[in-house]
Amino acid sequence: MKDPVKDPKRQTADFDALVSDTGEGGEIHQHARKGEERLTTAQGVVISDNQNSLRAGAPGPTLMEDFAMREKIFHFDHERIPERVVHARGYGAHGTFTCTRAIPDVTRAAPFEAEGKETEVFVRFSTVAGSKGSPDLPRDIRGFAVKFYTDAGNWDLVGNNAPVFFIQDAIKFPDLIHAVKPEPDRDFPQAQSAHDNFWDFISLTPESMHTIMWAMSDRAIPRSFTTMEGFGVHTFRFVNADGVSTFVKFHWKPKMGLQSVLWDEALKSNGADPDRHRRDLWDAIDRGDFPEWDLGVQLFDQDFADSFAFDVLDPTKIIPEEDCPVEIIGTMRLDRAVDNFFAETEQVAFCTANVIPGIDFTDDPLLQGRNFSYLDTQLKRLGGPNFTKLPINAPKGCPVSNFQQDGHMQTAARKGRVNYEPNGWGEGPRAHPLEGYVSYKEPVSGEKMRIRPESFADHYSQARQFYISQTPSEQGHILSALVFELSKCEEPAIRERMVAHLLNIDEDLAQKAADRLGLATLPKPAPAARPTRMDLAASPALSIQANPPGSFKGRIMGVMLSDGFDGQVLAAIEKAVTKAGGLLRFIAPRIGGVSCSNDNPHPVTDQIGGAPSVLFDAVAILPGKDSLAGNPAAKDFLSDAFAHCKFIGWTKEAAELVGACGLEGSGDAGLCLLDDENTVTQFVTACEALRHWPREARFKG
Ligand code: HDD
Repeated sequence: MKDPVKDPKRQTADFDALVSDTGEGGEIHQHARKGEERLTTAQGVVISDNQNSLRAGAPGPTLMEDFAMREKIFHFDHERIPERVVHARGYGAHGTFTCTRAIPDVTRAAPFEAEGKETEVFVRFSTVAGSKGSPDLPRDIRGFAVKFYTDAGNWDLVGNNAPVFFIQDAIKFPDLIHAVKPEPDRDFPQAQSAHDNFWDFISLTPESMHTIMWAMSDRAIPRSFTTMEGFGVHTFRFVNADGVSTFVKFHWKPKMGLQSVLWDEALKSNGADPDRHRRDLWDAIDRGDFPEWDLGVQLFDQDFADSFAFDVLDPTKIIPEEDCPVEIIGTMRLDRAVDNFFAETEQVAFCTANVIPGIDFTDDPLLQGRNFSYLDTQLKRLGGPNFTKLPINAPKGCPVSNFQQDGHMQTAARKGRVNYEPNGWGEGPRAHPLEGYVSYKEPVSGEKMRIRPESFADHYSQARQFYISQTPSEQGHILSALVFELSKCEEPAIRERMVAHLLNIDEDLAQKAADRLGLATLPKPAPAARPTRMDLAASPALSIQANPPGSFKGRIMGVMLSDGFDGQVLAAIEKAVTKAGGLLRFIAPRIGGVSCSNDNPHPVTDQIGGAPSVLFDAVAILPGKDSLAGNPAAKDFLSDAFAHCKFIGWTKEAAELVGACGLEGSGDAGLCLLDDENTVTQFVTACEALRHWPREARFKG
């Protein structure tokens, strides 16, 4: 781990070497830059003075002929492009996908043709509802979009961290997004679903109930990008070289395991570090701790589809892993941060229609609509049809050759006379019937009409299945999330309509929500096109808590110190956490440093006021002479860590602080007294579990 205090790129504190200012006698006193690099205009002319515009006299009027100033300001004025209409807040990184199990019998898709084959990727994670500058941890579905630069063209798998979506038909997407975004007259709330318009729409859209369960669960407040699953959502087709098709659903499984935060942590974290997720990804790559995901596929044929309880083309349904196993076929590793956020992360253009030979669409009506929307939106955002020439969007693994020409910002014009095909000059590319993309020969017939298939009509059974697959603690979180969100709705009828839907999912959940919302009477269950199936078995794979990571790797221990802390205990913590692959942060009253019992200095990474415990996975409290019991930030640090069910290690010097937080004699097994290497090892081992969930029973409401 790189020591943050010893950053090699640290600046000099030499003021004279850096400052540009007006010197004696009004003359410009600007020091030459080190090295040879010169500041130039966009035309390449070296600029003599970047601090003062061209004037007639001092202080005289500024002259129009100052091309250096005008060009600089002109370019600045045009720096912004429209943010994405959804998924505006996002963060990306480069990496490699490595095939670990070739499946050429199932698909001719290039990344899966040989074991060990590597394909370059670019991934962009995002939230859905918030603007570009919104915080990283709202309650929201996360985008998980992967661009594979394959040697057969670019393939985009534009997924989310939930395997289902709110609506079944793309025609409803603008309404869904309008409803969740800030309300049009007042322009708030930002990056939040907790408002009337969203729940009004949802309560009138029964098909959204399954995804609502995901959105109210801890999946919607992930610890980091690196601890989320990703899903292609739709059923796609794999097609092999003989034209035989197999249905496929895509899954990304994080090697760090699924991990989320609690809602109160998310709220506070958004204030303490609104960039938490992007910082986490950047830091992980920076220290060489490259995040990885396995790519899994659920493969099934038409017979399975016909026998499955739900329509496999309905994007509000999953196929439980227990019914159709997820087979791992490769691993993705992100190992390179972007050089420039705008050029890469902001300008990357994903599109579900970007497929390669071996991958095809199905008749999922949501997918079909997406295939239109993404290309269309890129034109608006990137300003012309040549965005495919931007380095982040251009194929890397194969040549590009066609007669598309001109348009805004054309940078790759074909040479020569010929710009059409066929031509008699014998020049230019031709289509190839065997190597080229051939659509799967799916027989199609039917009457033209606006209709939703009958097979899409069951909106509650899988919502219930998700709910009963959660641990009691997770079920409690879903309830609390519903209560939080619906309590923000001013219109009582919306709350009632939602409880009416919940009655079709789980009566106990509905009753508890009604109680906590203060509904005078329980409404009747919402009219259901299909009765809820009570026979679907729980799917343990859907729970986060039931699948803990089993290691502290990549997680952060926040150690709070004050002068005179127990150096031996700290050394033992450092040893045990490092051995477990975890990270350490040192929090103290002053950023300048802290010293231990024998006066040895120790670096500090965070000042107490700016590092609440919500930023750490587990904490240790090691005060010295100052017990920190009179420090409000230290009290919040400990109280919050306790309320968020974190494992807490403490030395006897922390007794006063523990007492000040009312935790003395709590008998809580997640509060671990540290006095030697043994107790420290036990504490760090305990931290492998996500949290000390039994503590939750203490907290009501
Ligand atoms: Fe979408 C962006 C994922 C339905 C229209 N979508 C976008 C991104 C992700 C998804 C991850 C961000 C890509 C990036 O990082 O640049 N969207 C989904 C998933 C959906 C889904 C998993 C359902 C299964 N989306 C969906 C529908 C429509 C759109 C039904 C339109 C009918 N989505 C868009 C868009 C965006 C977009 C307007 C905004 C910016 C962009 O495409 O590039 O075209």
